[in-house]
Amino acid sequence: MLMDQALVEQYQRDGFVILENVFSAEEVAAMLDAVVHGDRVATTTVEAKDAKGMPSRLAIWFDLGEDIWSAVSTCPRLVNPVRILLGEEAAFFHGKVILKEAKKGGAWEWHQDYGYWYDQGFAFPRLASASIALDPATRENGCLQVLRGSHMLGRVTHGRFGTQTGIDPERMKLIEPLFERVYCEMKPGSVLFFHCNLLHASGQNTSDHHRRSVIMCYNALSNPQLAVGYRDNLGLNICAEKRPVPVGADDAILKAAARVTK
Ligand SMILES: O=C(O)CCC(=O)C(=O)O
Repeated sequence: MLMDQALVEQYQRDGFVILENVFSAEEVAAMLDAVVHGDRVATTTVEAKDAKGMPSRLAIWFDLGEDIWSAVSTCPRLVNPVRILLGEEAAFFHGKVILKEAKKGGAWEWHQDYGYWYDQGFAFPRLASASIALDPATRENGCLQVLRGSHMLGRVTHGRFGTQTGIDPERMKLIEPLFERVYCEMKPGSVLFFHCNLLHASGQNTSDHHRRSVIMCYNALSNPQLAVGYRDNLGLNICAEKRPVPVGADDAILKAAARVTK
């Protein structure tokens, strides 16, 4: 049992929960191999500059596909905790890889994911993300920072400030002292589950070590997307699936990796 009642209560109170050792070293190695050599990341990577001109890079996709990333997003060790946290069936929304490279990975300014997703038509803030650490995530290499309990604010208006879309920095200065800031330092294979209204950000990577992570995002199946046709910078359709995310076999990640290397 990965997600028990005490953890559900923690998630409801704090807006996040971290589970350790969800993925094995072998599975993490397989995912890293797909980050470095796979088509999916190579063909879907986009880049924005942070406030200091450093590149914040991520790869993002909106279809389950049939590769290792499909095996990750349908992995029971992710899907079942998400179903429990959402309180119902989950539908796949999107997957992404955060590519925060040594010495040059840019920062992500304070935002709520629902700050974007509201504008993409989702009626209720009933979405959750699972962020898998592939490298050790530390303060030095720009780990994710969250404000504990900030999902309780509800949705805060987002706009374009500088080079990124986020919360007005003037308002952020007033919000920040209301909450405890938590640096989500994580070992490879650990997973941070977080609520779509949780305020989060991450600093630049000035260290000698990459910080790469995979984030799988899910919508509650009953949460309607009020309109469709939103497109991302690659022209991809921003659309959550309308069916429960299939639950795959527990060994599917390693099997998918073996298929690639054959
Ligand atoms: O993991 C990070 O550094 C930033 C990710 C993030 O803010 C997001 O995916 O919304």
